[in-house]
Amino acid sequence: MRLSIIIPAYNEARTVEAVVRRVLRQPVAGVEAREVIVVDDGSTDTTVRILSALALEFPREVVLLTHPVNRGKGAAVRSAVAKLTGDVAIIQDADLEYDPSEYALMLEPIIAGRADVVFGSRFSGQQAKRVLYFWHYVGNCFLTMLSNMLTNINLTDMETGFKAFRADVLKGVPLRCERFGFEPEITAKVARRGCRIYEVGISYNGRTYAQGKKITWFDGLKAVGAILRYALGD
Ligand SMILES: Nc1nc2c(ncn2[C@@H]2O[C@H](COP(=O)(O)OP(=O)(O)OP(=O)(O)O)[C@@H](O)[C@H]2O)c(=O)[nH]1
Ligand SMILES: [Mg+2]
Repeated sequence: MRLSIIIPAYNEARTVEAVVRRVLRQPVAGVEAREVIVVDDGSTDTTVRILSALALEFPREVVLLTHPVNRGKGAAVRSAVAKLTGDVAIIQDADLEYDPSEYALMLEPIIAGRADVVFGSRFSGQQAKRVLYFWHYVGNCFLTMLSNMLTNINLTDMETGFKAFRADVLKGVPLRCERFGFEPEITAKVARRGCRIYEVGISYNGRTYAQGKKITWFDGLKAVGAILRYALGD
C-alpha cells in the first residue's frame, strides 16, 4: 500500500517543519511506501522557504507544490489531489493539532477493505483531547448536526481536519470549494455517492489564538452556507 500525505500550509512557519519531519519518521502498519505532498498556499511568512529546504533534503518523499497567491484549504487540497500517486491519502493539517502517530488507526478500516473514507473524530473515543473553547465546541456540534440532517449520516465531527480516503474515491469526487467549505463539500459528496464512511476517535492537541489559531465565527457562518449548498446538490 502506498500512502499520500497531503499537507496544506498557509503561514505555518512555526510548526510546518516539525509536522513534515514527524510524518516522515512515522512508521505506519500496512504502508510500504509514502509521499508527502506539501502545498504552500501563498504564505507570506517563511513557510515556503522551510518547505523548499525539506523538499531538497528528502527529494524522494517530499513533493512541494506552491500557489503564488493564497487560495484557501480547499484549493490547496485540490492541487495535491491532482498530483497524488498513492493508493490511500490522508490530510494532515500543518499545525500539529492532529497526530501522525494515529495514521495506523485512521487507515485500518481502509486497509482492511471495510471503508472508503475515514473521519478522525475529536469528539469520540478514549484519546486525550485538549480542553479548549466551549463556544467552538457548540459551533462544531451545530455544523455537524446540520450536515448530518441534510446528508443522513451520523458523524460526530464533520469539520475535523483529519480525514483519510481511498485515493480513487478522492480523485473521483469533483471538488470546487476554495476555502474551508472544503470539509462540508467533501462530506456531502462522499455521503451522496454512498461511500462507506467510518469514524475513529483521535486525540486533539488544539491550539489557542496565541499559538496561531486562525478560525473565526465568520468561518463558522460560511460553513453553514457550504453545508446548505453542497448538501442540496451543488
Ligand atoms: N487558515 C487557512 N489555512 C489554510 C489556508 N490554505 C491552507 N491552509 C491550511 O489548512 C489547514 C487548516 O487550517 P487551520 O487554520 O489550521 O484551520 P483549523 O484547524 O480549522 O483552524 P485553526 O487551527 O483554529 O486556525 C492548515 O494546515 C493550514 O495551514 C488558508 O487560506 N487559510
Ligand atoms: Mg488547525
